[in-house]
Amino acid sequence: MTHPRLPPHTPALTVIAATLILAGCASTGQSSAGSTTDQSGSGGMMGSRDQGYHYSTATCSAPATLPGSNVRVVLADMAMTSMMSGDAPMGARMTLAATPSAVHAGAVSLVGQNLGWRVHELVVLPLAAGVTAGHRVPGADGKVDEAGSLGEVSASCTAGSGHGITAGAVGWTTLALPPGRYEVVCNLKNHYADGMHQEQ
Ligand SMILES: [Cu+2]
Repeated sequence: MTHPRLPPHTPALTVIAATLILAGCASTGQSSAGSTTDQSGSGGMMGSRDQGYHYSTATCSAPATLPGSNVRVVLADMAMTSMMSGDAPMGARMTLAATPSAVHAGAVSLVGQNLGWRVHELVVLPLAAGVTAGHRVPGADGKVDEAGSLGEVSASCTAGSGHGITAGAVGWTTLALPPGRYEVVCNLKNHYADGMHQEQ
């Protein structure tokens, strides 16, 4: 397959009657959302696909049914080996793709699937009118301010928050989102700057 081009700007996830903007780990855009859905299970052995992304084999899955609108967020990176840490240098290639990009306000279940080799997470932050995803400026610690966070997915193979979604694992949570725009981000060190954010 050809090079999935990084879109010039992050796609928006519009919550009908409410806009949900998800920002997290590097955003490569919707083109990867489709391709990453097909995880041939080749993970593990440096199976480079799609511009260098290689995918971990899934180690668990989310419940078959979750409340409200469901948003699937695929996280990936180009780490050269499986890393138990989420630490990443500036400039590392990462991606975060959420589908669909628009859901109805109310109960929204986010399922974060980490197909990368690094640890990742999802944090839902409010996005003010007129502001685009990716505008936040990380601090000296390589993370953005999580003020106003509506919730996060940062546990492996279970719901809610924890110590991060490990390679191949899935985490999920259900939030009550008012109409509005939100940014889904991965806020591990440098991951936001490396592109893990998307307006949802
Ligand atoms: Cu990340």
